[in-house]
Amino acid sequence: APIGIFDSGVGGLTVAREIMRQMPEERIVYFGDTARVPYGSKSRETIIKYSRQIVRFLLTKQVKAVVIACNTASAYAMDAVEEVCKLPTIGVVKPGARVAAEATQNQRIGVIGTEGTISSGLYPALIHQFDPQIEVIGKACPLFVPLVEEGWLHDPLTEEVVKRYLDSMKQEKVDTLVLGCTHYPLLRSMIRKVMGEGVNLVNPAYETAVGLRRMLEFRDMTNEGRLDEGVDKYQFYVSDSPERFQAFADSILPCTAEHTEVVNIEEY
Ligand code: DGN
Repeated sequence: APIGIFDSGVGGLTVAREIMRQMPEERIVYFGDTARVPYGSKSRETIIKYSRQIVRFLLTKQVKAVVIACNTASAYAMDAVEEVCKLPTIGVVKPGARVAAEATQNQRIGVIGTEGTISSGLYPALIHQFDPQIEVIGKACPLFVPLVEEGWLHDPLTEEVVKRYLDSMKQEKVDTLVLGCTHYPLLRSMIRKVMGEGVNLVNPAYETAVGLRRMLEFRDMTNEGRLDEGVDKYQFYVSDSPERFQAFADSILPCTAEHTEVVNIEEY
């Protein structure tokens, strides 16, 4: 059975990419909610409703586990998703929080993400479960998502924006920074340049793939091997604009997303 992954749109492909790299045997069904993106600025109730619908859709694809690849949806809808599906479920926030808590030496961690993720307070809450003494400094960086989706990963203007948002982080002397939004790993080299070599950059997409592999191994649920004839190993579904999705997917994935299908997600 495949792993179900969902996100508000294209960003969760950074999580899918890590899962493809770390678990090349696994099948994946990916859903990107391109009609209703962005999630970052919506309310908890709305994100919960959307997430439930998506999980119901994924269940029709017989997934064996659910990965909430979106930080905002992980922050708001983790419990709601577990209620709907009863399958092993992993969100991106917890794995990133744990690794950050382990990595910091000076007990000062920065977290960047959407407005929703930062105002949910979930990253600090989880980091404090590991160590209540750690100081967590959050900062919403809402302009990063559109810059990444525009493909301006190495543009001087993007560098200016990164500097503007992260200046306060530098002053806070954090030694660890969580890239708490699906799109931010794609700005990694720019963020690295602005923050300097000494800062640990935590990529929740990578840590989530590590956590997923452990979870599936522990339950003896790793892929049983052969693909059925005529089944795509990686299936992509969106709620709107498949061409735009495909172009983005093809730019970051090791495979093509040419068979991306549109789903009327409101029906679920
Ligand atoms: N996928 C969202 C997140 O990780 O928070 C970012 C995109 C969005 O919905 N704004």
